[in-house]
Amino acid sequence: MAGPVRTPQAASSRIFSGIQPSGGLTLGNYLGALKRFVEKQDEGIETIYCLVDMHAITVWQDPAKLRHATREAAAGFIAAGIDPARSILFNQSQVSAHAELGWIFNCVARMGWMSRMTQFKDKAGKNSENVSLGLFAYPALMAADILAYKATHVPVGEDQKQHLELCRDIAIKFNNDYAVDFFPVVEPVIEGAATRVMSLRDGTKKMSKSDPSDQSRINLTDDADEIARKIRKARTDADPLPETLDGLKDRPEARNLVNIYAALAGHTPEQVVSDFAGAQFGTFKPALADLAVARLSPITAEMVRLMRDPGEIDRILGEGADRADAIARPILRDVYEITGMIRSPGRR
Ligand code: AQP
Repeated sequence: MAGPVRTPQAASSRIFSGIQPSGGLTLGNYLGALKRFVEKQDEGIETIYCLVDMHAITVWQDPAKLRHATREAAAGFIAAGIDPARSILFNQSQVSAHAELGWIFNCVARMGWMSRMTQFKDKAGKNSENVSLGLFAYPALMAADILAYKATHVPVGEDQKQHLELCRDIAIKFNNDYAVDFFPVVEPVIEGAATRVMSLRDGTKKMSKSDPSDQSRINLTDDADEIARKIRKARTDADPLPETLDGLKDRPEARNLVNIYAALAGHTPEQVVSDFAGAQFGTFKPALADLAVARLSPITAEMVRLMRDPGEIDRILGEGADRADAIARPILRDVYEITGMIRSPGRR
C-alpha cells in the first residue's frame, strides 16, 4: 500500500510572521516587524501575515477591545504597505489549523524546553502559579502558526529569537519521532537597526504595547503632537552625542534614540552618530521628532481612514483566512496521516 501523500516543502522561500492584537501597535512593532514585513512582500517573496488573536488571550483581553485592536492592527498593516492582494493577511482564530497543530506540538514539545522560555518568566514574574496554561504553551502554538504553512523564514524582533529556536527544536523532534522529513527547520530573520526598540522611559526595557506607561512607547495611533512630546520627554543623559558608536556603550537611552533615528531614516547607527557628533539632545530630539512624524503620520492618517469601514477590514481578513486555510489544510491532513489519526472519507 502506498504511504501517505506528503505535501512538498515550500519550493523556495515562504515567509510567515504575526503580531498580537493585545493592544495598539507600537513603534517597536513597526520597526522590529511591520516595516520589514512590507520589505519582504515588496521583494516578491510569498508572505503570510497573521494577527494572532489566540496568542493575545493568553493574558486577559476585554472582548470588545480585542475586536477593536484586531481591526486596528489590520488597518495598521495595510496603512504601512501590506497589500492584501500580494500578502495573505488574516486573524489566527479564523484558520483552525493553528489550534489543531498547536495541540499536536503541545505533545511534541518538552516541559523542560518550555520552562526555559524567558518571555514566560518575564511575563509570569512572581505570579507563575496564577497565569494561564496558554501563556506557558504559547511558543508551541507559535511553532504551529509557522509550520502550518511550512514557512521557511520568519521576520521578527530580537525578543522572539528564543521562541524561534524552540520552533526549530519542535520541527526536528517531530521529524525524528515519526521518521519523516516533513517540517522545514525555519530561519529567523532578525535584521535592521531597530531589532529591539527600548522603552522611552527606561533604556533597559523593551518598548511594549502592554507597558502600563503610555509615555514609554510611541503608538501608531499617536498624533504628531503626542509623538513630538513623547520624544522630547524621553529619558536621556546630559552628555552630547559621541563621535562613534562605542561612546554609546553604557548609554542605553541615547543608543535607543540613535537606533530609532537610523531605522526611520534608513541609515546605519554609525551614520547617525557621525552626522550628529557633538550635538546635544536639545538638537537631536527635535530632529528625531520631525523624522518620526514624517514617517508615521501618513500611516496613522490611513489607519484612521480604514477604520471608518470595519466591514471592509473584516472582509479582507476573511479572504486572507480562506487563502491561508487552502495552504494549511493539506499540510495538516498529512500531519494527521503521519501521526496515525483517521480521517474518514469525504471529511476535511
Ligand atoms: N520593542 C520592540 N522592538 C523590536 N521589535 C519588537 N516587537 C515587539 N516589540 C518590539 C516585534 O513585533 C512582533 C510582534 O510582537 P507581538 O506583539 O506579537 O509580541 P511582543 O513581542 O510580546 O510585543 P509586545 O508589544 O511586547 O506585546 P505585549 O506587550 O502584548 O507582550 C514580533 O516580531 C516582535 O519581535
